[in-house]
Amino acid sequence: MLIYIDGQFLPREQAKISVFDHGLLYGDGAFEGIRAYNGRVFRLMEHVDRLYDSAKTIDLTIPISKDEMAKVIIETLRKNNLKNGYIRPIVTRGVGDLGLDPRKCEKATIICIAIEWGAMYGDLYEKGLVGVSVSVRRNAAAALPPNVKSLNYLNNILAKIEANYKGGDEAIIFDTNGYLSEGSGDNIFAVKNGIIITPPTLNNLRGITRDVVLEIAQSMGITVKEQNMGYFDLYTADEVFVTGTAAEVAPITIIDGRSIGTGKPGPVTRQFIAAFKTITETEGTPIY
Ligand code: PXG
Repeated sequence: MLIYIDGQFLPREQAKISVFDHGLLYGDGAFEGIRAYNGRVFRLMEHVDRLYDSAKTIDLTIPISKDEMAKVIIETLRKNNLKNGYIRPIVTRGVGDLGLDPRKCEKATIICIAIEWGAMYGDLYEKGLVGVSVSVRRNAAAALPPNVKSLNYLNNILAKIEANYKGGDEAIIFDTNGYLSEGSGDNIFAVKNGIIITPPTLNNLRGITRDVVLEIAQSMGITVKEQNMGYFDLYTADEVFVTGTAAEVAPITIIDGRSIGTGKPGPVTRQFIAAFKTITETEGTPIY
């Protein structure tokens, strides 16, 4: 395995960064999670754009252009002979001292890791996931905007820990106002009477898979409403599914002990799983 760090490709054992890097000391930085299918990187520029938007929001200058970043991502896949994989570009504030002031960090650290990776949830795409709402609230947009894919994932990790203890496959996170936010690593959709509803994106990550699902819905003539949702909307839905680069499109069939709809993955969710598979296997930026 070869890992990109600041212009070099290093074997895994040698791919190390300073303990003074603020990515480690403060979770100060941003990252992306991208997939490649069939020798093509899925929605590459959308992910690169989001990385630069995350960096912009935290006033982090990425010392290479978006095109160069895209090349780094492609090159990391090539160096590792990957056709189907998961790619993790990371940009940290860089090496500083033990104070939090980012002005001490002269240059951002750029890292890119790529691995072979298949389906995240195995047989759960057929069975459905167990979702549990957690008491942990999503970071407020006025504190750390959930739109920033920052290196500090503690908010999501605390939600995941709570879901683990409660026996869930995925956490369902609400914000401090009681509005549905998202899962620990995915966006949430409900299907009710043939219409799809999903929260607007002030309190969650603007998922690229979420966008793909909105496009699929439009092409199928299915109405999508982006509106604030509460747990009522989840419990009473006909179907619930989550979307993410890692999760892809995955049905949730139990939430907080309630069966959703029939308790089995529903027809709309299945349609979206199939459509998503077709799109990911045919679209994307060629690696080779
Ligand atoms: N919300 C959050 C908090 C996420 O982290 C999504 C939504 C979905 O966004 P995309 O653009 O991927 O559709 C994410 C992305 C993991 C893992 O290891 C999680 C994500 C991406 C890659 C890996 O669990 N989450």
